[in-house]
Amino acid sequence: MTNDSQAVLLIAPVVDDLLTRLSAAYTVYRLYDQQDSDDFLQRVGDRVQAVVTRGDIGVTHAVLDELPRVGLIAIFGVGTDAVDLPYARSRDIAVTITSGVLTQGVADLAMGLLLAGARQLCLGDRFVREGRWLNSTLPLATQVSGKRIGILGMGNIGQAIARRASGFDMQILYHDRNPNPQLDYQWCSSLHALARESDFLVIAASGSAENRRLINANVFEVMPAHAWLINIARGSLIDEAALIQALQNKTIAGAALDVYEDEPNVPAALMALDNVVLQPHVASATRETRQNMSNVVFANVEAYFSRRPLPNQII
Ligand code: 8YV
Repeated sequence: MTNDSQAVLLIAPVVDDLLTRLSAAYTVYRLYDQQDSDDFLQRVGDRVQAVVTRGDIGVTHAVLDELPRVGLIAIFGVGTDAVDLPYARSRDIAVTITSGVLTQGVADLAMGLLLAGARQLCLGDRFVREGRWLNSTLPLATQVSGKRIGILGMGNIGQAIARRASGFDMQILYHDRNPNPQLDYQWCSSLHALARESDFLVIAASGSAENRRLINANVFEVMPAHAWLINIARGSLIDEAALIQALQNKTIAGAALDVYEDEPNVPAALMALDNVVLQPHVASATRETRQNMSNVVFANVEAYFSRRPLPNQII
């Protein structure tokens, strides 16, 4: 039975399972369905106690300012870059993420992108479909096994990528603020040192404000010309214009990307390049991971309304 006094605001569409379960238990307001969201918030804003949003979308200040009673922001994802955490803290709004459950799926896609780029899987697929195999040969690809992988950001996802890479007999290097004494991989004291030594540079760092455009022309210049860049983190970490130049000028060999600066807009210049593999922000988009994410979000909303400790609270 729905509880009229317990209202949840959905900022963006979520998986059907979560929408169904939330709607069965609470009053659910869908901001994304409204023609005039300002008018809608003025009408229902003071009833909302919990916000559910996606990692890539977050929730704006302007929306939070229309929600005087909100006490929870439950993020369907692990990225917190689109939520102003200090502001949430100042208003005593708890924030939860879907910690733990998307690590494996995201790491799987990182390896998939790395392999797809180096072994030119998308090119090969087009080559066969377009009938070009009948009268030409595909250029040789790049070997993955035994190469050096440099991981920027050695959190849970970075470590899951490293474990997979070790199955490919890769030499593992990483850069993070501090070396992790529990890890038997080579720590590089700077991003530049990592970039210089890596055949594959994989971005698994957070999309925080200080990491904005961390991967820029200076980094591309020190990367080996045969190196590939892989990004499963956030588009904001890469200076996309500089990346396009580096790819066009062959300063680096290629890029395999799941995330972009201005999603879902992908620059035409990137799409025009053969040494690029593109995915539409799908690292966590498997049925299994999304089901687990749905369970985690629901558990946190349920705990909040039942005044129990929030299982995945970050602030
Ligand atoms: C999701 C994400 O694609 O976890 C994150 O921060 O960006 C992704 O897992 C997104 O939150 C769901 O739409």
